[in-house]
Amino acid sequence: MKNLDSVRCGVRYAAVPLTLAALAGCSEGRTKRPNIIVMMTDDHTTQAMSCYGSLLVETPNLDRLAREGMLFESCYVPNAISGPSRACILTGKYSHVNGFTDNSRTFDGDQQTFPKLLHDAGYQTAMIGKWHLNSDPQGFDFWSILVGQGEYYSPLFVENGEERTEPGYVTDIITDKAIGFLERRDKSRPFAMLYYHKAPHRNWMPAQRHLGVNDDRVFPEPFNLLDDYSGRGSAARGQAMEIGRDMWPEWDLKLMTPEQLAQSYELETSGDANKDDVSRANDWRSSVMQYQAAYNRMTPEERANWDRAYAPRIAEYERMKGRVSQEELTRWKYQQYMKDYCAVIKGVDENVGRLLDYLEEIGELDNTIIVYTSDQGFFLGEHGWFDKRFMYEECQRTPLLVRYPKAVAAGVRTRALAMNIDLAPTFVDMAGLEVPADMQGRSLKDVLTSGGKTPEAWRTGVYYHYYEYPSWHSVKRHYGIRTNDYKLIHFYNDVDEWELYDLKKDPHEMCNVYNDPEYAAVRSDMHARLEKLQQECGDTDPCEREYEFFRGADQL
Ligand code: SGN
Ligand code: CA
Repeated sequence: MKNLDSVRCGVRYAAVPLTLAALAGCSEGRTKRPNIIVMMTDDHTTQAMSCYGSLLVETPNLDRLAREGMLFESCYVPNAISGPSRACILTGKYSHVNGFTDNSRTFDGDQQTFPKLLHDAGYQTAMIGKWHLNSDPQGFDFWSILVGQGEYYSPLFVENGEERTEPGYVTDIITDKAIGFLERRDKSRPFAMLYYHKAPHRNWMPAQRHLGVNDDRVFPEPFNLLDDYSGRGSAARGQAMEIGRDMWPEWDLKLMTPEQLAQSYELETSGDANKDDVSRANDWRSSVMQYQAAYNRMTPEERANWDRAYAPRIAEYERMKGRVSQEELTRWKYQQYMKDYCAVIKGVDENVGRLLDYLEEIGELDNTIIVYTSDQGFFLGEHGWFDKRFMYEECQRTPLLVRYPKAVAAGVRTRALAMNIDLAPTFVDMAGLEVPADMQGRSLKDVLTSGGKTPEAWRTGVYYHYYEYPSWHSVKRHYGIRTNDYKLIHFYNDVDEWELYDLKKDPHEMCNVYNDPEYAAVRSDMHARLEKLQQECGDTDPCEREYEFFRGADQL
């Protein structure tokens, strides 16, 4: 295989510029193409990464990637939700083209993806962790995926088609499997591995060693934790993702005693209950039952540690209930949310460090393009919210770090507008293959080698389109454009509302200036840019597209 690789390399690079040859590791005396590792987490946002300036949590191993590689300040997703984002990354295409518009879809695995292209070109490919595309992975020599959302403890995997429950904590297990694949691989060929974590997805369950690590911490609150949504429209007001109102005490905040966890519960609604009562009862049942199921996956010893760790929180809640204002309760819930979320991030960071150390040990660290990203950002209390979905900064923006010392200078930050659909063409390009014309993202090679300057003729706006409504968290369908300075959003379906934000003056998107006469020129310019982007990407009838009836939240 080594020979074949060098033949491929030699032929492919005979007539291409030096930079490209260097990128693919084919410079003099070398015949190796770069390995590729995509590290992706689920719902890890830049506000919880110290290299992005977070005050919430230290992430030394992710900071190392930033220090030794490039940090993207402005990477955006086209559709801020799990399955759609994953499909965008695999295909390099927008949701309306790859067909996976919301989490209820089934990914058409027969279509072109970057792992398939790399596999066909001789790479060994692996997919490990959260897949969430409702069809079996294709194009991988080895795959071991969580079922659906996956579990934190004793998670169930499907490995090359066979189910297996693995004891332990999900972030550690995914890393063990990744290292196992690297140990077993054919060392004469390059590899491309998708290393996709469940963490820090809801309900933010920390590893045993991180239980209680944040007990004494008081987390800084975002200034708009108690946002009242004035200055915005019905979409911001109509959502169901407020920490104060919508967070589930049992599932999200772990407010159940061991005795309550051991009981069995019935749905407590009488026949004449109204719609709101039924919906509240359903929420309560989901919260209790999901928590019981997750808790029962732990061993008796793990459960005992868990009980000890959460007992003080439960006692505090009991003391507070009915005695404090709504505002105080929201602020308290925010603190508990951050304690768990940041403890889960510690598990991610440690495991990223473990994988980096292993790569160093086997001498592959510098031969490997290492990307760290998330399927989208997340709200950590901004606007009073958890979850994502909105085209607002906290979740449209996603982390992106790239380490590859052979081509990417260390410690550089770029403001170039990047998108996750750029990853597929970037990998294909950096492996020395032709980027297929139907990929809609752009190779980031020129950005990566630019020393932080945005290349000439780079994109000036990013497109967004979110479809999953009605569904979890009630975020209305919307599409829009973000440029360096402004954001224009159209909420549609059961509303018809436009929002325009001046990101320089209002980076936290608190004040919609769409109807402000001072912005008339900006507004028409943004409309023109939006239409142009829609033409380019083929989303020309965004509100009218045929839309199958949403299958319901159970499958998500
Ligand atoms: C689950 C969560 C939601 C979350 C979706 C989508 N509820 O349904 O809060 O928005 O996943 O998340 S839970 O009760 O099951 O925790 S995504 O990242 O997979 O898109
Ligand atoms: Ca996600």
